[in-house]
Amino acid sequence: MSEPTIESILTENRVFTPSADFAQNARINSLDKYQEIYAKAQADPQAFWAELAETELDWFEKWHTVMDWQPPNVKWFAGGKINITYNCIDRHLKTWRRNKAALIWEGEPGDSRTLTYAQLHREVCQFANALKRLGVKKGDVIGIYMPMIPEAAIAMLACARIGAPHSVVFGGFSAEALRDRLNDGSAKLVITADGGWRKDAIVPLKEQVDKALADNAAPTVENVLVVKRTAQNLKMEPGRDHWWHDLQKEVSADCPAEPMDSEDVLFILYTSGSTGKPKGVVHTTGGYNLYTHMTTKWIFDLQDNDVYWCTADVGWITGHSYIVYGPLSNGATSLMYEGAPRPSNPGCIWDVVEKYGVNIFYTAPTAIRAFIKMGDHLPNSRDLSSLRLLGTVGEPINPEAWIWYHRVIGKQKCPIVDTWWQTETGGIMITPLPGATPTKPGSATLPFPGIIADVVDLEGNSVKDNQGGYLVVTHPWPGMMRTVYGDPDRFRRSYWEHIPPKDGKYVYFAGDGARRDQDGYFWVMGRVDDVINVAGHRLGTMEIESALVSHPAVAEAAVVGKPDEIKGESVTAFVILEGDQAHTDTLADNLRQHVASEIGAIAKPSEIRFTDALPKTRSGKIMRRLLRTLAAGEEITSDTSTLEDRSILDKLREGA
Ligand code: 6R9
Repeated sequence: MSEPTIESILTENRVFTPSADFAQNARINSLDKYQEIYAKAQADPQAFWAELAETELDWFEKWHTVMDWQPPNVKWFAGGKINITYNCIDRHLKTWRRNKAALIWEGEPGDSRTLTYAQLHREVCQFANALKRLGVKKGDVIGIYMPMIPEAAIAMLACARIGAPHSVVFGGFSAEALRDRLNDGSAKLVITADGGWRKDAIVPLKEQVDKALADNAAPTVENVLVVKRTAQNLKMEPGRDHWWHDLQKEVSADCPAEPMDSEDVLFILYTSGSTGKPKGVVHTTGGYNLYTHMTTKWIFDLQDNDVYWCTADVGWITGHSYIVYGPLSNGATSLMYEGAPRPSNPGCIWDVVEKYGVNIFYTAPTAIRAFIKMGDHLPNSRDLSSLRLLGTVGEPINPEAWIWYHRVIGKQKCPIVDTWWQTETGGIMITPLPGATPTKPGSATLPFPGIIADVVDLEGNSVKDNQGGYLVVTHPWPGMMRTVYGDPDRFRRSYWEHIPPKDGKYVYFAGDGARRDQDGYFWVMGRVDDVINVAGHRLGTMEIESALVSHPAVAEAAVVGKPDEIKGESVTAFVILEGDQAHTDTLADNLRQHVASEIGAIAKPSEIRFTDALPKTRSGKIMRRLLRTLAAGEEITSDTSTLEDRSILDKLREGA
């Protein structure tokens, strides 16, 4: 960790109480009710979760042990047999929901599709049978590299139905990043599409898969299943590549859900950490099903007729938990949108809200800041009156953006749920309940029932109210990650050792700084490790640095985040070149392109600063703290006594 002290400068005193209108129909409709449930869960978390597992989910066989906690390893509902797709689909077929829209999909070019629960069932079963026909067995890891089309969700559900853990790789990642993830998980098959639409252009996904697999570079992958979306010409490799629409004609629509052990792996999802390559975060079945189900139900307060829209991509945890599993387990109507605001239609988001009468809208602060910049006339010229609840996720929201969201999108009547959580936590951890919790702009407010969180110092002692510290969770919860795929040691090191256990009591270290105010509200301040958050996407500085030094012109690189009005943070790279090459704009551009092709466009440095030396400690550690200050264009006032050579700072300043 690079930042020993955490300061919070944000003070925000406005309080917004849930309207009587909203609270009237809400499941949890007063702060008292929340506190009552919270206290009950805190007194006996196991009994709390067990009761919900019993009443809210369908199990093929009941568990014998609610929680088995051998720090840092946990099992929830051990001995229980369950299949998350049974809970997400089959059980609704016996009710009036059979013909309710499960997924509403809008493509960027304006095409659209609706799948009822009965139709979704049919497609998932067929897809699962197609996977089986290609030799996929329970336990095989399947890579999914898809655009935002219904088949992305169908593919995930098909994997879960037959017990093949999925490993979804965001479609914006490069062929190299895809290959690394396929290899790390020893994926047996990749599901992709010919392409997807993004800002009026085709993203050629299958082409990237071909690159990732070229020269047998991902040797475990035997087959590629391709969904037709954009219909450009493709090279299909005989024996390896198969069209989904061809296989679909040959397989039956009958595929019973495989009974899975509660602790069988449901999926792996890669995320950036402070060191080394991305971590494969492992989630298992029963606990994740329960946790995403309950958080969706209470936080989004879904009513039977709601149209719910989460704007995330299924390539991120938010898409997994709050486009696919949580909403479907609740029998909701979940909207998927392929597109993004673009010059040909900057108001497309509000078109979709109007077209489908969206009631619940969940997006990221970076998107909100971009909406603000594009102008109020875009939302103001659409009918947004269907909206009744708004949410945000991905990074701290600045109070100005919160207030704009409340005023311009929510017309001052929609509660806002600012939800703090992570890939690792599986589901939302700190959040308002919209009919119960008074909100303060910029605060994620209070922990979800069953979640016991604290703000501590590096010794694990709770800090005083309003003092900065490290955000930790002190009791296991059903949705938590189980391990880092193939690297249990890294799991222990990354999450359970920064704060040493006291009296044998382990705490989960989230990697975020936070403070708690006098009302117990949490204010999350951002990462305390070498992770940067660019437009809500987590990037490790190490990953970008190793991409840069893999370029032949680069000798050394140090990457830091720089505050950015829209994206929250942007990437600044300090680069030392090999030999005495000229510091040209062309080379800087080449390096930016190189990072895009190594990782993906989201990781592209917005600024490259050439330098002859980097500020280092005497033991040779790069002092990123100083580089961050320089990148932000601020004066260095903090301690520089550990710096080996002070003249470097002056040179870096001159070069700015
Ligand atoms: C769900 C997701 C996790 C990191 C997390 C934190 C930041 C997410 C936040 C928030 C402040 C919120 N973060 N939600 N910070 N307020 N409401 O985003 O997962 O991609 O793993 O990122 O995002 O820094 O540690 P993930």
